[in-house]
Amino acid sequence: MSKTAEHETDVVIPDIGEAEDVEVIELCVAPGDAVEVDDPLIVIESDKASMEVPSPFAGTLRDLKVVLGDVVNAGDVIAIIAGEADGEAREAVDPADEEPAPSMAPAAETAAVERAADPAPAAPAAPAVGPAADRVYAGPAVRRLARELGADLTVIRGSGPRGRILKDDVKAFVKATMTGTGPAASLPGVPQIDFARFGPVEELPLTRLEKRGGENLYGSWLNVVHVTQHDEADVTELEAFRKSLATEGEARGTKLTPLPFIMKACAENLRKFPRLNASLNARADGLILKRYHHIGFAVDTEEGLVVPVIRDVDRKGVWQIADEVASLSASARERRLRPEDLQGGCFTVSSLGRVGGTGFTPIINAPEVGILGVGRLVMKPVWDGLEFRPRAVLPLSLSYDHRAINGVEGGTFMVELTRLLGDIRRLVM
Ligand code: CAO
Repeated sequence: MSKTAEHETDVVIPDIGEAEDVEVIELCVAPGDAVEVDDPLIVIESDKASMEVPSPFAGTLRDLKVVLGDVVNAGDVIAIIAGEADGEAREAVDPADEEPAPSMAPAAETAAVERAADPAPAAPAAPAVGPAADRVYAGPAVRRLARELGADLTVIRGSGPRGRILKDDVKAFVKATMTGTGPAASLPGVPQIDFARFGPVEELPLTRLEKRGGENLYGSWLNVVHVTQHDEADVTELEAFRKSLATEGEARGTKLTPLPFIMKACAENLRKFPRLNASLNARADGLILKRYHHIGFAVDTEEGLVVPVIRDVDRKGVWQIADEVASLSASARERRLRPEDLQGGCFTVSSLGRVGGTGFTPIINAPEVGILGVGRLVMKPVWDGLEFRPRAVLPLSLSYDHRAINGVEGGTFMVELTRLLGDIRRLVM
């Protein structure tokens, strides 16, 4: 860096390895701000990693020479700081004993180096678990803090712009670990492979919804003790009844698929099995039983999966449930759902009935403790004790959180549910 008059000093982009033409993605300071040594000034990002450019000395920011979206290279002037004495200034890159030189090496590599340098045992994961070993977005100060505290950045979800990990995220992670509210252990990463070495590839970015959904699924997968119980319901009579309502449905403008019946049966069954209409408390040492029966249902949209919630399903008739399924799924596909449409669910139904399949293992929509997967109903020969008869059989898969529900309870829930669907007159009993 070069010195100007009145102790004003240019701050330049430090050596960033082989990276070139990196983008300015965040401005951390504004002219007039007082800055300390190492305070982040801007954040830059290459196609492989992001990094903060820290202030090399304390002073007052006179001018910021870049704006968001600017492309910079090593040596470019990004700011002017009216600094303290010359001796206060130091290279933008901290000495190795404090911080590894900022480098635009691939994030996974950087993380690996960091882990190798860190003698502390792997820290438990935070409640919000980030994409392991994917891209670590964190500046040097945050990396140093994480190393000091023994926190594994690859499992911390960043709350900063573009998912960048902030100091507060690291502190929240450590706090969750200390208070025992985080999951048990950090996870090994997945190998990072350059698939282009083996043939042509194309990277498809995930939608915001897919990323958010993925995080929720990942959190559930890591935190919940999943067991899936499969069964089949004989829905021959239900199907006959449903089809008998087709003309009435047309007149009402309501399409009656099996789903509203299944949701209604689930709501009735949840009243009988209150432990499945519950959530574990934050310390996982108590069950919060819900005295309402709101049921979510998975809707496949172009942007990804969403789970709108129908309230008080136990108190609604099948026509009304069908109307709400239709209107909420239309809203979901037109991206018109309100936040409250997605909240308050006690249990979820995920139907792949129109797609096919004889069973799958649905992932629980945590903190709920149960989810019902619905397969495609088929006609099958079923032995009635005297002969085989053609029956309409609906495959069902119940995943439940084994911490809250024991196997007998989960199994009994399914037996009762298949009984209800086998004879829907029981729904009014
Ligand atoms: N077996 C056989 N046929 C079925 C069926 C089943 N279990 N469930 C529905 N069908 C039939 C319907 O009767 C309808 O037939 P017609 O067109 O002849 O009337 C057809 O399949 C299409 O139904 P639908 O999908 O429009 O309606 P739905 O009420 O069953 O489901 C909705 C609505 C919004 C849940 C659905 O459209 C959807 O998005 N499903 C995907 C959910 C999903 O992605 N789950 C996986 C999540 S990962 O865990």
